[in-house]
Amino acid sequence: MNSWNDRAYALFEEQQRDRGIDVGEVQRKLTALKIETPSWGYGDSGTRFKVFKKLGVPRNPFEKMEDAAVVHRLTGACPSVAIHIPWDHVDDFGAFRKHAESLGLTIGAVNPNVFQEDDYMLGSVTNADPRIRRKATDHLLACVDVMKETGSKDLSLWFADGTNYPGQAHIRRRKHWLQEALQETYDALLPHMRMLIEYKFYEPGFYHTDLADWGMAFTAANHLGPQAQVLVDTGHHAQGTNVEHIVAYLLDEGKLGGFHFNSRKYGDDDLIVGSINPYELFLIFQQILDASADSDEGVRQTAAGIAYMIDQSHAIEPKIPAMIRSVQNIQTQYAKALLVNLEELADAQGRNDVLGAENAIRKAYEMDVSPLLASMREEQGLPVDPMQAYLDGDYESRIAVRGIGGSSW
Ligand code: PSV
Ligand code: MN
Repeated sequence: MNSWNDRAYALFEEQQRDRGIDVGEVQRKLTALKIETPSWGYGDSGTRFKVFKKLGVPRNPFEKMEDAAVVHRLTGACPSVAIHIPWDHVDDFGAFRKHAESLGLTIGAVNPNVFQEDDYMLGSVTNADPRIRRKATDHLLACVDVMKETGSKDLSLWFADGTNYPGQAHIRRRKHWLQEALQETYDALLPHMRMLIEYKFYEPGFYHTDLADWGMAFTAANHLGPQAQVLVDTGHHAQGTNVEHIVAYLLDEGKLGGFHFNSRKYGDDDLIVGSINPYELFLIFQQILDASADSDEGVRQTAAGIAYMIDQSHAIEPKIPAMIRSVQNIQTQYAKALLVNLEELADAQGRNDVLGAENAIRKAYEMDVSPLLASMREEQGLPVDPMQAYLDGDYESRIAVRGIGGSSW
């Protein structure tokens, strides 16, 4: 470490020691944080108005893994990659897994896709047509087979199912069909596998969505059993929703399984993580770290089992550096959340000291954690600034040979 970083770190350590925070412990926890990146975050994507084609975008799932490996090599934090089927369908999943492993990666969550075929226009597992429901459920089951072949442990489910008009479909009947499909899929899981159920309040359905909020996903997961949990996509709530409250509630119920991190200003905008409301991200991590220190072992275990995933879509920004930026932003907010003195917070809460409790949270958020991040990366032999290291390297120019017109999503 250069002397400037050395001095900054020494000062940081002293400051934290005075506050009763063990920086060695904080750094160990920060190093342990692993973030899964999505294969579709390396492909071309856009809005419903236009998918802009970019130079060097991966042409197939194998090349997506190569890009994901670069993000992992520079950050040391992203050893697994979520896949979406059929976007990432390959003839030989065993070979695909080996390819990932040769790059130092594992296959993370498998995401079935039951929203992009014409058959699914009026619903997949909730369609009034039993043939379409069967087809959709068969795809979910096929994805469980993909999990077996790739070594994946999480089946990550999001349904676009919903309606556009009052009376268009029978809401309760669709609820039952959805649960039947989930149950059949749940029954096919091996004991070490989980089903993560994602919700979203609208889009593409503009009147009702079958799994619209955390309560519906939670209810579905509860009916299924312990291997089913809820996945919180930070962009899937109405404006003003207190996401960290949902996180705390699900943690306490043993039902928080994972995240899709991204940022939003208006709808499900899928922007770079931490680019719009970093305080929300910090507060989410604060709830998780609070649960990690809970006296109840079940709550601690739930927190330890969370799958941290990024789900973002790059309409205008270059994919690999955008992913690196998201990872860095997550690490920054996690590091800040680690600086909350939980004893100080509990003490202020116990005394009903409103301002004292708020201060215990906010002051950690306001701290500069760059010396800590630099030290954490140095210790692992990583570049102190992964983003700059990527921009200084030649990967971008090397992948230009792929040309324009790679995979969408
Ligand atoms: C839906 O908006 C979603 O968040 C789901 O996770 C999908 O699988 C993903 O985006 C990719 O489109
Ligand atoms: Mn998502």
